Amino acid sequence: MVLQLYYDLLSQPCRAILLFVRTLGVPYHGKEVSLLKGENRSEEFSRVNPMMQIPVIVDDGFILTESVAIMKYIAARYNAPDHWYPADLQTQSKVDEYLAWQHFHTRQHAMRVFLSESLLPKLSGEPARPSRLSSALNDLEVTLDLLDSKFLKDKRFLCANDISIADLLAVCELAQPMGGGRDVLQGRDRLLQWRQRVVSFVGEPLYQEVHMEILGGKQQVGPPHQALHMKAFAERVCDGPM
Ligand SMILES: N[C@@H](CCC(=O)N[C@@H](CS)C(=O)NCC(=O)O)C(=O)O
Repeated sequence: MVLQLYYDLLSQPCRAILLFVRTLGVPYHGKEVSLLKGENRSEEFSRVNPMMQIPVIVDDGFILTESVAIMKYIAARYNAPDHWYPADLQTQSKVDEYLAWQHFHTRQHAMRVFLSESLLPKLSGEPARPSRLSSALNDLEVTLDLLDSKFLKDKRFLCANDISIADLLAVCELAQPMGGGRDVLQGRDRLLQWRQRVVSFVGEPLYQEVHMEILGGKQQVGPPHQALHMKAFAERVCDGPM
């Protein structure tokens, strides 16, 4: 049976995994789980992942959650070219360094910008709270400074001169604020050029296809009872540690 991927295009790590499997040409069967419709809270899905989160893959009965673990599994399972998750200890450790850091930096702060500026106002029917947004933007600026000066530096990609799974995860996280029309890389030439290199590598049409929902800012919010958990998730992310 082909690899099954539970995903929603609204989810950054799901998009990174989709970019990865599509770039590698891995056959897969996508199973959409709409976060805004609360489908991740269904009994059926909770049997796949009791944490009720996406992404999840199922490979012939083997269930795996957590995007970083999934990316590494796919790289090994499908013999991805070495640069995606390099065998060389020090290069691999630089990828791991970014993967460990990104959860509470790139992911956390870019997501807070998107949620506080765009999704939470849609879900709550209340205007964006300026204090939430400015705190998220300030934290994201520090993260982007580090992304540029500590990770990218003068290399072509974040962890080496070749693309790795770290670049896919980072690009997808940084696309999230585009859901509110904000390109957080504007004015940061080195990071803009890096993003373009990543997009060119996977191919512009694939990047656009996977990001069509977020780039269009077209998150359709359904009836309040469906999005209740998503609203709670967004508030948790914006107001405190996850
Ligand atoms: N650490 C997990 C995070 C997964 C996660 O936060 N998924 C979000 C979508 S990006 C989700 O399913 N949220 C719904 C919820 O928590 O109710 C990973 O990297 O895969």
